[in-house]
Amino acid sequence: MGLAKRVLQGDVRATARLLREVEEELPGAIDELKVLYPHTGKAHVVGITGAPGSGKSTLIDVLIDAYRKENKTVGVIAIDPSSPFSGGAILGDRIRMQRHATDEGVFIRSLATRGWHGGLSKAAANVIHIMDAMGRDVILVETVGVGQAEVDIMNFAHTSLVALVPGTGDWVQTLKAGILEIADIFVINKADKQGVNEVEVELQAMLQMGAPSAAAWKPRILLTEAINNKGIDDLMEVIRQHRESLIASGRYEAYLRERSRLELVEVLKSSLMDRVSRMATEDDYVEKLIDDLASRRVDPYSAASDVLKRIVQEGKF
Ligand SMILES: Nc1nc2c(ncn2[C@@H]2O[C@H](COP(=O)(O)OP(=O)(O)OP(=O)(O)O)[C@@H](O)[C@H]2O)c(=O)[nH]1
Ligand SMILES: [Mg+2]
Repeated sequence: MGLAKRVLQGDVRATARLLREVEEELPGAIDELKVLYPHTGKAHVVGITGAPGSGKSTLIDVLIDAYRKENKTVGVIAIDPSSPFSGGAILGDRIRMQRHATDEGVFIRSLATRGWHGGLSKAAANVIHIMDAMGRDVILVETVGVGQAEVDIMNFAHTSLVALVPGTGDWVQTLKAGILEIADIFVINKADKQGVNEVEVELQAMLQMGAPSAAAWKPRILLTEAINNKGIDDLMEVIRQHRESLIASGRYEAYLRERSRLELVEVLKSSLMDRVSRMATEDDYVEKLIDDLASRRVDPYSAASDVLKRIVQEGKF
C-alpha cells in the first residue's frame, strides 16, 4: 500500500516516514501529497506565537491535555527557532512534551527554520496537510513571532494565539512584527508574575487604537498560568467560540479560500525559484542574461520575461 493511503488510515509510522521524505524533498513525496490533498481541510489549526520564553510550549502541553480529555487527537508542529533567539528551546520542548510520547493520539514534530530551500511556510503547510490527512482533530503550531515566514505560517491557522508575558518589553516588539492584525486571542501567560494589569491595560489601549471594525470577532484577552494549568478551560472555551464564530459568520470559507491563494503563491514561488536556480547551474543561460543586464544590453523586466518564456517553452517545472 502506498504511503499516502496508510497516512489516511492514521498510520503513525507511515506519517513519520512521509514527513521525512517531504523534509528531504524527495520527488516521490510530492506525489503522495497530491493524493492526500483532497482529504485535508478538516482539522482545526491553532497557531501560537509570541516572544521566546513566553510559555508557548507549556501552553501547548496543557492544551494537549485538555483536548485529549475531550477525546480529540492532536498534532503539534514546533517551528524550531534555530535562530539567535533560541535558548535551548528544542530541548525544553522535547522534555516538556515527552510525557505525551506514548499517547498515540498525540503526534509531535519539530520543523527546523533552516534548510528549507522551498520556503519555511510551504514546508509548514505540507506538515499541516499531512497531520490533517492522518485525521488529527486539532493541530497546534508553535512559532516564535519573529520574521515574515512566521507571520505567513500564522496565516495557515484558523485561530491565532499570541502569548505575552508581564514584566518585559518583549510583547511590544511582537506586536510590531505585524502580529497584532492577525491575533484572534491574546494570552497573557505567567499571570502569576508582577505587572499583569499593566500589560492588559496597554494591550487594550493598543487594540482600541486600531481602526474600529465591524468584524464579527473582536480579539480577546485572556490570562493564563500555563505552568499551573490555570486559565486553560477559559482558553479552550474561547478557542471554541472563535471557531464557531468563523463558521457562523461565513468567514471560515473565506479564510480557506485565502489560505489556498497563499499556498498557491508559495508553491509557485518556490517552483519558479527552483527552476531558475537549476537553470543557473545547468547551463550558463542565466549568467549570460546577467552579463547583458550588467552591460545594459537588456533591462531586468525583459530579462525576467525571457526567463519565463524559456521555462514555458521547456514545458517542465
Ligand atoms: N512563572 C511562570 N512560568 C511559566 C509559566 N508558563 C511557562 N513558564 C516557564 O517559562 C519558561 C519558558 O517556557 P516555554 O514553554 O519553554 O516557553 P516558549 O515560549 O515555548 O519558549 P521558546 O520555545 O524558547 O520560545 C519555562 O521555564 C516555563 O516553565 C507560567 O504560567 N508562570
Ligand atoms: Mg517553545
